[in-house]
Amino acid sequence: MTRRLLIAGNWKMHGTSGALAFFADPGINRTYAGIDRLICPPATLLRAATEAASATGVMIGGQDCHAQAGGAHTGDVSAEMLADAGASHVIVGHSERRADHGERDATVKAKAEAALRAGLTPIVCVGESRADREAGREFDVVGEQLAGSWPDGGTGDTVVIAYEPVWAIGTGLTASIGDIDAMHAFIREARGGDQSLRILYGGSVKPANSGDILGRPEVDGALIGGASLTAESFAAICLAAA
Ligand code: G2H
Repeated sequence: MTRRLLIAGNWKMHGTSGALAFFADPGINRTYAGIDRLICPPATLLRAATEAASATGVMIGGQDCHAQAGGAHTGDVSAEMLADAGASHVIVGHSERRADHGERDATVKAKAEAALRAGLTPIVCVGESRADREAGREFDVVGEQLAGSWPDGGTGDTVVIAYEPVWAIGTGLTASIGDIDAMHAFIREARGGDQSLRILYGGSVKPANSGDILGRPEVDGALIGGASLTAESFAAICLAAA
């Protein structure tokens, strides 16, 4: 089965309105064969990004959502609100949310289920810490996260997984091709060999390493932080993947 690559940018807490010039760049205003593109800007830019991206073919996503559709949750944003702002996807369970906000698997699962109810595709993040890997526990940890975070009712067509080893995030370190191959194969096997499931790799993906990573048969795209902040590097990664 041929799965379309998903090249997803996670802008994290970067960008004010000037960042929307990204969508006017020629490298963004073109198509890339076999590739879906997604940008997840800060919530403050969602609506404007949806409008700025409308002619580019780039989809827009949120970086997190609350598990409930509405209520007294100061500072939070629901999946319905993201969808109303034009989002098609939402990242849940990113390691920065797990670390900074104490999110556990049950919370991530509830958020992914909320995303599905709102008609969004959740991108569920999993990944081991450096200590886990050094202790040889990376498969146990990722397997537990996957089992605990997977939304009830989700399928390979409605959920995306992002494997992001924590020690490779924003550090310049990248997992070896062998490590990526092994973990992506493990994740697919854990999901019953589902050939429709897209499994992204994330962690210091940049133009220089993207061709090798995205060329692997078990890698169905990338979740990109720092290198998604400029149109030039994001387009270079899309070009390497096409
Ligand atoms: C991992 C990734 C994006 P970066 O967090 O989700 O960020 O590419 O900067 O390591």
